[in-house]
Amino acid sequence: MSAEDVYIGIGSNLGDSITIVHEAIKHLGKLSKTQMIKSSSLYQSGSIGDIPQDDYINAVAALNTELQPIDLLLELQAIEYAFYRQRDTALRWGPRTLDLDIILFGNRFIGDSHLTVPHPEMQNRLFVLKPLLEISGEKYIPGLGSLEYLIDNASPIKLTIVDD
Ligand code: A4P
Ligand code: MG
Repeated sequence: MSAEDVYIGIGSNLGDSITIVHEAIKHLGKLSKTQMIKSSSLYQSGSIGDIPQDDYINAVAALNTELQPIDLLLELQAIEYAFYRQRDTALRWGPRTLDLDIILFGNRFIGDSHLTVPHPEMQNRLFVLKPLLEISGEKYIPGLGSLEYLIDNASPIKLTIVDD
């Protein structure tokens, strides 16, 4: 099985989020059958969604992996748990120590009970689109259009690069 380029969205808004995102990037670089290609700057933005909560720190990492999508998802969840993420099903979009989402997996469309790729919210989230542009350059997103188009059409939010 040949390796594919994948993009992982990283988010944190509980605890020392800047350190957590840096540490998460290190963990991603150590995944089996996987190499880190590049990671973006860290970006800070206000939380989207209805639950009032602290600002998020977000980043995107590009990996090249021979893992199958479901195996990658399980590895990502193991990293999330390593950061003591508390899952609260009553609080969708609530605060979290670490959230790792598969944004893109090669040019694949995946839609099963465990995984939807491209990530179904990516086009609405500048905190995903901007770091993705930073590390991938202009790019066509399967089924959605060019990154430039998506960035122009996403709801504006205040997004600042974290100096670290
Ligand atoms: N799942 C399906 N598709 C995927 C995918 N592409 N990547 C499933 C990862 N997981 C995927 O995940 C629930 C289930 O989604 C998983 O078991 C997996 O099988 P979860 O991480 O427990 O759920 P969640 O993250 O609480 O829900 P959701 O809807 O994914 O929340 P989001 O989208 O992560 O949103 N504001 C700012 N500024 N920055 C943020 O990062 N994040 C959120 C959370 C809200 N507001 C934010 C931010
Ligand atoms: Mg998630």
